[in-house]
Formats: sequence, C-alpha cells, structure tokens
Amino acid sequence: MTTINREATPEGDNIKGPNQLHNDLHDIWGNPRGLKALTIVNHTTLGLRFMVTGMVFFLIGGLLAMLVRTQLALPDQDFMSPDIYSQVTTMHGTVMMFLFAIPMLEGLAIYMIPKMIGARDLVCPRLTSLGYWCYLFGGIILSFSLVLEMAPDSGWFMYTPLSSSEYSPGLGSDFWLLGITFVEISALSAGVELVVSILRTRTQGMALHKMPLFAWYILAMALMIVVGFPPLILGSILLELERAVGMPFFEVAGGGDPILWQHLFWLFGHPEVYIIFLPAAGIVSTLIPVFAGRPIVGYGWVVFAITVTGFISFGLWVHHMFTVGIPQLAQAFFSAASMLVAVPTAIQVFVWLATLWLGKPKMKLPMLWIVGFLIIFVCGGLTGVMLALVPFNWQVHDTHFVVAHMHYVLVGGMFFPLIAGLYYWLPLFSGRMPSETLGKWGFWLTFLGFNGTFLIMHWTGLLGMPRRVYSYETGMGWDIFNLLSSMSSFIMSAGIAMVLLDFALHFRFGKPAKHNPWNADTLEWANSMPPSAYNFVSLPKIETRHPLWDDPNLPRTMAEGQHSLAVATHGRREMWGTDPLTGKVREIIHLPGNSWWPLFAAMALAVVCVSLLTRLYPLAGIAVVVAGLFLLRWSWENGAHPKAAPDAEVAPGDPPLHSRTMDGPGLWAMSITLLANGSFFLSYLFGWFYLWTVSPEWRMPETSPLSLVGLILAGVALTAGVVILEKLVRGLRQGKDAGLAVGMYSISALGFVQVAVTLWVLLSADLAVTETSHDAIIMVGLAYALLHGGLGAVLTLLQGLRVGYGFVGAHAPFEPAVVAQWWRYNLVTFWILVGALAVLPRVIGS
Ligand code: HEM
Ligand SMILES: [Cu+2]
Repeated sequence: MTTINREATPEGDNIKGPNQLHNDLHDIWGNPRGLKALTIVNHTTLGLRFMVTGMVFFLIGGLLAMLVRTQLALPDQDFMSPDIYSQVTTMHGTVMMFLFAIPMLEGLAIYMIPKMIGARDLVCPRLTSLGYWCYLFGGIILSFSLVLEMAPDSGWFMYTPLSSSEYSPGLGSDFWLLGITFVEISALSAGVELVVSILRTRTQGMALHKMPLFAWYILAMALMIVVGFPPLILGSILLELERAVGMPFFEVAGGGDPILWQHLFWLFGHPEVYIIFLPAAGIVSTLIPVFAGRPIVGYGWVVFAITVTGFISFGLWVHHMFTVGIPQLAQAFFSAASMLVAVPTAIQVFVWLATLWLGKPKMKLPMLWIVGFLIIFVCGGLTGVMLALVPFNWQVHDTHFVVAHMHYVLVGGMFFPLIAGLYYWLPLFSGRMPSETLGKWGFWLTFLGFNGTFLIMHWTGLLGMPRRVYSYETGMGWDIFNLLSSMSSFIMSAGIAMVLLDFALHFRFGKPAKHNPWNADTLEWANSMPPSAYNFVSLPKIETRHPLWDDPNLPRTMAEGQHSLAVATHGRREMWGTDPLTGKVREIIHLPGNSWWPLFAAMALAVVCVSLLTRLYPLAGIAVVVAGLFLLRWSWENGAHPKAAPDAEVAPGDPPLHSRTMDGPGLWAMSITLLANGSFFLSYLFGWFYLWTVSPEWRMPETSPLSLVGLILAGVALTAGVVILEKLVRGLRQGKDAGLAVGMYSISALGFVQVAVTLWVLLSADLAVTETSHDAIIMVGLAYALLHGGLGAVLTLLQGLRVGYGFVGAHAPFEPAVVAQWWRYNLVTFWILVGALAVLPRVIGS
C-alpha cells in the first residue's frame, strides 16, 4: 500500500476528464434546494449559516449595547427602568459571549478547516447540522425572553443567590440556564468534530508540523471547549434543579454554597476568554505572513505559545474571585499565574511584529483591521496585567474600569481580527472583492468610535463609577465623560454598519476577484470561488507548510483531478483518513450524506427546553424520549447499513474504508466526547468534595443512606459486561465474529441488571433531596450512573440487532469498539462514584 497517489492516467477513472469528474462529484456532494435545504450537512453551507446567524445575534447584542449607552449618556435618566436595564445588560453580555463570539468563530472554523487541511468536509457532517439547529433554536428561545420582558437579569455570569428563585422569582434565570445549555450542546458538538477532523482528516503528508497555524489555533480552541464547557453545563443543571425542584445546591440553609456556582462558572468562564481569543489570534497569524509576503517568523514558538495558553488558562479561574475571600496564599498563586499568561501572548505579539518587520507589509483592507487589533489588544493586555495585581483589583473591582478593560480585550482581541478575517476570506465566499472606500470609512469610524467609547470608560472607572448601575447622579464629575463615551459608541456603530453594508453590497457590486487575490500560501485558496460542495476534485500530497507558494500550479492540477482520490464511481462521499502525527494515509473515510434526523432531533430537544421552561414536565419527558429515538434512528444508518455503504469495495492498492477498520473517526469522536463527559464528571466530584469540605451548613448523615452491597452488585454486573465486551472486540480485531450477537445481548442484559440494581439502591435510600444538599448531590450522582448504564445497555442491544441484520461483524467491525469505549468509561466512573459517595463517607465519617 505504498502508491496511494492515483495520478491521472490515460486508463482508469480519470478518463472522463475534469469536467465530467466535476459533474459526477457534484451529483454526490451537491446541496439540494427547496425544503430539502434543511437536510444539508455540508460544512461550507453550515459554516456560512453559523456565521450569518452569529451576525444577526451580534446586531441584537449591539442594539442592546446602544440602549445601555443611551441610558448612561446623561445623569438621572429614566429612559429605562432599573429592572429593564438589568435585563438589557445581562442579555447584552450573554448574547455577545454565547450567541455571537463562540458560534461565529466556530462557524468560521467549520467553514475553513476542511478547506485548509485539504479535506472535503468535516468528519461528522451530521453533527455539524445538529450543532447548527441547536444553536439556532437555543438562541431564539433565549432572545424571545427579551420580547416577553422576562429576560434574565443577574448579569451574564448569573451569580447565585442573585439568580436563585428567591431573588429572581420569574422565568428569567430559567431562560438563561436552559437556553444556554441548549446552545452549549452546539458548541460542544462543533468542538468534538473540529478536534477529530484536524487530527484525522488532513490531506496526505500534512504532518502536524506542516499544518497551517490556523488549524493549530482551532485545535486548541476546540479542545478547550470540550474541557471547559462541561463545568458550566453542570452548574446550569444544578441551578435549574434548585430553581425548579428545590434541590439546595447553592442555598446555604440546605447545606449548599453560592460560591460553588462561582467556581463552576469561572472554571468555564476564564478559559472562555481564551476560547474566544485563540481563533482570533489564529486569524492574525494567518493574515500577517500573507500580507508581509513571507513565512511567519518562529512557527514553533507560536505552536508553543498556543499550547501553553491552553494549559495555563485552566488554572486561572480563581482570579475572578479575588474579592470573595480566597485564602492569601491562593490569591498570591493565582495572581502570579494570571501574569504568566502574558508570556505566551507576548511571544505571539513579538512573532507578529517580527514577521511584519522582516517582510514587506502591504496595507490592504484586512491589514488595517490587524493593525487596529494590535494597538487595541496591547492596551487591553496592559490593563489586564494591572487587574491581575490583587491590590489594584480591589480598588477597581466592579467599576467601569473593568468594563473598559474587558472590551479592549474582547472587541479588540476578537472583533477586529474577525473583521480582518472576513475581509480576507470574502473573495473566497463570493468570488468578489470588497469596496476599498466603504471599507476604509468603516474601519476608521469603528476604530475611533471604539477608542472614544472605552478609553473614557477607564477614566470613569477610576473615578469610581460602578458597573451595572442603571443611572448616576449629576455632580460626581462623571457627566461629560459618559456623554462623550456614548457619542463615540454611536460613531462606532456607524462604522460597523458601514462594514456590514460593504459585505452585503459586495455580493452584487464587488469587482470579480482574480484567483488567490492576496497571494496566500494555504490550501483554501485552491478552491474554486465560491467553493464547490466537495471542495477539491483531487486531494494533493503536501510536502511543505506553504503549498501554494511552493507550487502555484496546485489549484489547477487539483481541479484537473491530477492528485489522489479523484473518483466518483462508488457514489460515496470520500476523503482521506490520515495518521494524526505524520499525515500518512490510513483509510478512506466515507461520510454520511444529507439527513433530516439532525433537524428532527434538535426540534425535539427544543420542545424539551420549552416544556421545562413552562414546567410541563410530562411533556418534557415525552420529548426526551422522542429526541432519544430520533438520535438512535440516526445512528442506525451507519457502517454496513444499505443507506450508508452499499459495498465496501476499494480500488486495488487503496486503503480500506474506515468502517472496515477498528480505529476510524467514530472511535475518535467517541473518545473526545468522553473527554467532555469526563470533565463534566470531574466537575461533579469537585462539587461534592467542595460542599463537603467548605459549605458552611453542610450536614453529613451519621450513616450513609446508600446500600454498599447493592452498589457493589451493580458494579459487578457492569464489570462482567465490560470483560465480555473486551473479549468480543479482541475477537473482531482478529477477524472473528462467532457468537457476536449472543454476546451483545448478554452484555446488554448485564447493563440492564446494573441499571435495575442501581435504581433499587436509589429508591431504597430514602433521600430528602429538597432538604439537604447532601442528598440532592447523591441523587444527581446516581442519576448520572443510571443514564450512562441505561444508554450503554440500549446501545449494546442495538449492536446485537445490527449483527443480526449483517450491519456489524467481521466485515464491518468498528462499532463494537466504539461502544466498548463507552462501557469502559462507564466502568471507571461508576466505581469512582461508589468510592466517593458510599465508601469514603463510611471511612472518614461526617
Ligand atoms: C458594540 C459595541 C459595544 C458596546 C458599546 C458595549 C457596551 C457595554 C457596556 C456599556 C457594558 C456595561 C454595562 C454595565 O455595566 O452597566 C457592557 C457590558 C458587557 N459587554 Fe459590551 N459592548 C459592546 C460590545 C461587546 C462585545 C463585542 C462583547 C463580547 C464579545 C461584549 C461583552 C460584554 C460583556 C460580557 C459585558 C458584561 C455584562 C455584565 O456585566 O453583565 N460587549 N458592554
Ligand atoms: Cu479570567
């Protein structure tokens, strides 16, 4: 299997010539129109949908910001009531962070990554589609709360007890908790598939160290999402349980602790800042070398900086809590660590400046935004270092100084690079160029307006103006500054409006772009403009970091089908699956096509969300089941299912189809999903030990309410299931599938035994879940075990059926390996739970 390059030869598949090949590929990959457009799973289309939707939410968030600035323009205004003001600011922060920044950047990554790494699509196309629908529905539900004047009003961080039922009795907090959790499903699914795609579907020869820097940044961002979002999901679930059912997790009287919310929130919230910043920095690192006309100085340094940022950002959440009473030593540690992040950031800034210095920078429109970014971001970094000093932090905590700093970092660090990137890639989206005049006006108005707005806010902050107050009295010396700040913010909006107008108009009036208009080095510019649904007619072998600089003919030879995998005869959506380190080809990945199931599943989940909001719990239960059935039905079309892969034939010399191997992308997707799940589980354990050791009113019962014998029995059933499953998977690896169906059925039966016994333990424990947080948290832990056991049992049952249908077996062995991964995870977490909930309390006592 050495010659995988199926070069164009007079005989063979390519005899049809490039046009015919294009048509054939189009038949397989092309998007349907009309109502069926809802079934599209293609990453180009979905990436655009993500970005357009993100822009709409940006406009909503921007409108809310303008309302805030209008209210603050003059002292003693009653343009808004304090109540509405809180809703507007909370929603501004929430919309900007959750509905604009993350989905927008993920949308860009979804659009760009396959094109940059020489793949035809993302590796889980249907997951992309599910992610989009969850985002859209969640966003709509959340925004709807504004229309109802029932929006959340406790700040975008939703601190308890402010957000608890006592101080926020209406539905506001529920809208936030449920809507955000829904949106986070979307962020997580995009995170999972971006990680797997970047690791496993780069084109032939694209070793990790030859990968475009943008892909490195997105890899880090996606991994951070996978690890960073679950703590918030856990927090949201716990808080919603407290609000809806009365389980006291954050309420002191019942043994909870409001500070637990802050920990869970900032465990997510601090990395979130870097999750937003990294892809933006990725845009900068992509554009600067192109406009400087030379490779980036210090590729290795940038990769190092990205990795370091990813790691330390997780250790830093506590710096948001300096004023809640953290021990001195911990404060010193986190303060030092906060300053440490400045190092990788500084490395990147130096690399950018050095690249510009050593190259011949061309000041095109995208570069203007990059320069704006550099100026603003460096200022934001400086005030950040100031804030990391604990004494200074005490001074300006909760003043407009913090608001100003935050916007320098967020708007400067995310919005400016984003616009630079959009201008840069605009010709790829549309085949046309933006207007230089309109673009320049847009930039200068935005840049000046931005600095006017937020530079002044530093000053009002130092003068003591607190954040999140709806009004202020005259005579504090704040009036003129607020007025100037508000006026500048309107200048800024005019600038942004100009930019958006330019984007919209250029689709009609822009000059047609010539190919690779900026003379870039990366593969996305080898696409046609606008791109076709399958990206590339043939997939090249990559030898360098700058394929288009080293071989300017590449776009042509790729389009002519002169490289590998230029076949459409199977009628399958195919691309390379490659080794994560070296980029050597391992298998042909065969992607699923368009489908209604993601939309249907998302719709059912939306019903769950709305019925939980309206407290129609029976309906919510039904909708959960329906969503589950849709998801299972979706997973049924897999492997050797007639709809998925009619045959497994590959050309002689080609590697096998992924569904005929044991290490395909499905296994990787499962592993990354379990990484997220593990982060959720660790957050849960953190909550248990945190309340146990810190919570002021925590009460541990004299004797543990959980039957240890019962739990051990359940654990034994689970362990037995795993042992058999391992044996079956080992057999499949050796090509043996005797007794596979019976084996799967018995494993499933053991799974159900585990579930039944665990359920019995739970029911006989007699927990007072609404009275003590001890009982409530035990309940959540056992529910987790039940859910995982139940799902494992159902999935294995389905495997038994699939063996019967011939969809699984020695000829298509990969699914049992994926299911085994789930069982292993379940085994580990179950025994940890038994240890933490039932054994430890008996050993240590109350
Ligand atoms: C378009 C220009 C923008 C303006 C004029 C603006 C204005 C403001 C103002 C005045 C506040 C403080 C409200 C208060 O403390 O009473 C605020 C808060 C906030 N902004 Fe912005 N903002 C803008 C863009 C953004 C962007 C792009 C993001 C994120 C990507 C963002 C994220 C936030 C967050 C997270 C808060 C904190 C909300 C809270 O304290 O609950 N803003 N913004
Ligand atoms: Cu932070």
